[in-house]
Amino acid sequence: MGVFAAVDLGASSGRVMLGRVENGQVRLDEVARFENRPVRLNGSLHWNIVDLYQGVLDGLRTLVDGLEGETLTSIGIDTWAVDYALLAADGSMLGIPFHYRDARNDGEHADLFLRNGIAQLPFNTVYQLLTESTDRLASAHRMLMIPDLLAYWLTGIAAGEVTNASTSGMLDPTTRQWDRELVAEVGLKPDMLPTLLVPGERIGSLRPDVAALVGSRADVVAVGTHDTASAIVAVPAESSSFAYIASGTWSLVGVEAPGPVISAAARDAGFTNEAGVDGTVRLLRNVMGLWLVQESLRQWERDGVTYSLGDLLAEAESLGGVGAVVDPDLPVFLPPGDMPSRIAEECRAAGVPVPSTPAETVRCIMDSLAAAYARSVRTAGELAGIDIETVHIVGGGSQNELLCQLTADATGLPVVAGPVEGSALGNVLVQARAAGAIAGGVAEMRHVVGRSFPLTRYLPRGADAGS
Ligand code: LFR
Repeated sequence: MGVFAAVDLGASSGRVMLGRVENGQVRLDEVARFENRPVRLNGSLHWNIVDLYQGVLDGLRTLVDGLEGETLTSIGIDTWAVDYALLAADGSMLGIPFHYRDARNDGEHADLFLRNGIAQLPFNTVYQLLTESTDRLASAHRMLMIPDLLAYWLTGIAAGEVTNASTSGMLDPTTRQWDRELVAEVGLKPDMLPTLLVPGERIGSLRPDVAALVGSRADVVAVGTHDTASAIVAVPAESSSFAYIASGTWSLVGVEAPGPVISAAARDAGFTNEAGVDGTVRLLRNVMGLWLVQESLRQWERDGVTYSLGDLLAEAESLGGVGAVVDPDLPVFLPPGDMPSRIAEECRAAGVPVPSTPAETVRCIMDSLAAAYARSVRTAGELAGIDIETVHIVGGGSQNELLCQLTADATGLPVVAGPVEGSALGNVLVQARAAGAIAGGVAEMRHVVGRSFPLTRYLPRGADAGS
């Protein structure tokens, strides 16, 4: 039996969750949830990281207060990837971390895929660093990825962790260590980069002042600090012939590959090889995901109407396919702003019907995502040489029945949806294993998930179903 705190920060909210592992099952309870509202400062988009850290501290305090005498075993942190903070020699933060959707990342980037195995997304850390001024880099003593920064504030220990580090684009995909030559080419001093831990290794105990605030002296343990790495640990797969869709703001679609696939075919199809827990490789594609819906809802709200997503999805389902499908991965959809207009514009340009109501827009997004998922699942299987039998959807999108059914239809494969908590669960499972409450590898952690949560199955309908 163990009691664990999972800090899980996503693009729109942060949570502190209480995890318990007992008798081969895992339980998860949300203790605190706080908004993650990026802030525009001096014309740039930043994370309000200090506010998020305060949310983490308050959430941990609430969690510990609720334990009634039980001892918190450890704390793990996972967040989105690629973003970072620069620290001065005295440990203070230099500036406020930029948001990966900030416009500073627009523009051309050298393709490093054959070197780092990481898809050329405009916001990869390596490209963000190239936009930094030489002055700022010169005054920096250390670079930490976001989860490492939070762990540093909690423990005073500046360490890195391999899963999130891999998204920087600055790791050697074979050794999983910093590619020192590449790092130097970017203008970083190699000693600015922290030593890399692997998930399950201890970072340190809480600083005394933090321990007093939180009411615990628990250890902070490295988990798959990249939320996607943690989410894929929580996929309740029973065999290795599966593809996954980690569906939240982004949809990360791919397979677990035996090793990195660094070929021109993988590059041209937009696949990436991210480092996973226990030496696994996530061969996946970033599909734009529910961001398209989230940002549409925000736009309609700015226009004065607040819609319930549930109602819109129900209406979108009854509409049937409206024949409006866009490529959800177009760079034009990346930044925040008026999403419905951008979608309509792309439909017009593609010569497909232009959605004219919110429900039609939502239907267009669902059909577009399902089609993109199907393309990515098929290509991932081909690239890795895996004969895919099942598609697992974990994360918030696993509750979206229309999307799950359309995905089954588009892939022609059974879809297993759930659990809805991917990242926080994977976070807890890795901590639980480190504490000895689970024995075995990723497969065993997946069995624990499968035993603990009800899952929903969707079977593909006929060729013209859903329309
Ligand atoms: C998902 C995610 C993706 C990463 C994107 C940006 O939350 O971590 O894996 O590509 O956010 O960091």
